[in-house]
Amino acid sequence: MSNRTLAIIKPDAVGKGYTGKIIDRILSAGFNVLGAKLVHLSREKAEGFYAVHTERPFFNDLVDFMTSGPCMPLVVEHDGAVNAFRTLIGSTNPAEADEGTIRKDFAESIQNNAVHGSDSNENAEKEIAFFFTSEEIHPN
Ligand code: IDP
Ligand code: MG
Repeated sequence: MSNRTLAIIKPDAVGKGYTGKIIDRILSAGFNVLGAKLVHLSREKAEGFYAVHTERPFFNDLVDFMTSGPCMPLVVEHDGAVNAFRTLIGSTNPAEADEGTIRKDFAESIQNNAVHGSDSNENAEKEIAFFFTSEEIHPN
């Protein structure tokens, strides 16, 4: 079982000044942060990250959103990190997210939903490598 996943604090949440509060939620839930950076994604990079969604009707709007300002990718560690992190963030649509989840408390819409979390161990490793070199990931 992999213990790492990729999180992104998305541009809506960074822009509203929620970065510190969201990192505090992540740490309070028992995750270790092994890597972090603030990046303003190019269109090419955002399209590459969300390539699996190319055919979805919301794809162009999603790329507009993800390139609208800086975001903060994080490498986070926890037992069963992928599932633990997705539980912490809640449903994609904040209107359906459980009480106490990050999306319930910080997201504004199904698109501008404050945080990303990888959906499988395989994708977590790919997404971590998409943003971080090994020198940028620090064992806890
Ligand atoms: P996830 O982030 O919960 O894994 P995905 O289905 O992988 O959700 O979708 C990726 C991202 O695309 C979402 O986090 C959200 O920002 C956006 N998105 C997903 N579904 C919709 C939609 O129906 N309308 C607009 N944006 C959406
Ligand atoms: Mg997803």
